[in-house]
Amino acid sequence: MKITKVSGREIFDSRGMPTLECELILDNELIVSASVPTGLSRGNYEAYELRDEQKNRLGGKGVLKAIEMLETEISPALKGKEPEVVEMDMHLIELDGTEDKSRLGANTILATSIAVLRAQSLLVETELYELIAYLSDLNTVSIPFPLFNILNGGMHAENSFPIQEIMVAPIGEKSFRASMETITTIFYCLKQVLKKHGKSTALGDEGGFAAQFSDVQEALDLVMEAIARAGKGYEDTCVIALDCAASSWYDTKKKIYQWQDRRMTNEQLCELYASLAQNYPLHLIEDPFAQDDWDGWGALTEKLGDSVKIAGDDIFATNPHRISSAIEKGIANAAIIKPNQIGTVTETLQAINLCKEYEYAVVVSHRSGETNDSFIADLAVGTSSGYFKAGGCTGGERLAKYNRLLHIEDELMLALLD
Ligand code: 2PG
Ligand code: MG
Repeated sequence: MKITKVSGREIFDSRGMPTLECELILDNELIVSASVPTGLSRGNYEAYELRDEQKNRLGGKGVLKAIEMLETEISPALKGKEPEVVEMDMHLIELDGTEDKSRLGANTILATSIAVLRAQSLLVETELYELIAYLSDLNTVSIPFPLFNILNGGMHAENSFPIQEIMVAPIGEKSFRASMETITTIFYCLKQVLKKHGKSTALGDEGGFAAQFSDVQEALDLVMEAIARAGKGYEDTCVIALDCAASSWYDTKKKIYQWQDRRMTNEQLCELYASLAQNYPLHLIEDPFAQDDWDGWGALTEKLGDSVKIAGDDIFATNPHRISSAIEKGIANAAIIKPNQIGTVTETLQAINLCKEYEYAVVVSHRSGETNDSFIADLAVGTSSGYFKAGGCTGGERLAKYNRLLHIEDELMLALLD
């Protein structure tokens, strides 16, 4: 089974922004496709996303240049070859020739890389997650704990609440199916609680409620009220995770965090997180400090690292080199993994392997501008990653990932019974 052609299509993501779909045409006439997401709170160290930058069309966000790269450079390079993701990723990195994939575009390269992986799984007649496990040198796979984003703020909502995501993780549940039942119950209880307190139940970009709160404690109190209101003992099975996305409210020149009307140093912020950890079942904090504030990261890791997962998103950008530096310095104890921050499946697997080797927890993540591609669900299972976040429990693009996990879980259960 060989690749005869690679082509691209401009499609639209969950925000109605253009993004790229790649199609591989195989010599048995099968067509395999993959599409890539886009982040809004993008870190400075992410690989380059190639956009048209023509202001008179789609606000400069079009991806016609990326399609041209697919068809004029990538297609001739892969034509006539059997799909083999590691070899092809290396080839594409070389063909691009830049540090940040800015010539061909990380979006162009990643869409190709995922499509090649899918074609390879057809060639070897395995499920996508099984092939990922094989490439990761794993004999078994597991279903990750989901972090469901039920309150949206920051750049993902039309409110001025700085915390980008308040997530609930039903880590005491025995299966992913039970977790889905738990979270949907809590979600609708939260809707009633928000209404009771006169808050908006409009939805944010990732399918959670985008209400306005005076401070993070108020938001967390209402989430705890919703968990209790469900009346099923979820207090014992659910914990809380936050994505503070602190780079988006950090003044780099003054080295000050602007938290609503409060201005805080990294030391004061560290104290605030410590008090949240004392008062709520706080399991994980993502991006508690800005991407270049390594002192803040170090202090919090020392203070809370034994009991709370401190997860790096913007600071690591899924880049094995950046994760390595953090490991050396004892910064954080968990990493957010987003394939489009680095741009190939192979480098994503390298980042995950590195985390596992040094016992950093792995959180496989979606982006806020998503498509219906469910690749990250297979990625999380195939690498046996500990956690998975794909937004709230509304929005087809979020449910595409969660429903894929349900499907995989059923398949794994059946295999156990065999
Ligand atoms: C994040 C992500 C996904 P974005 O910060 O973790 O939730 O947001 O894709 O906008 O960077
Ligand atoms: Mg984040």
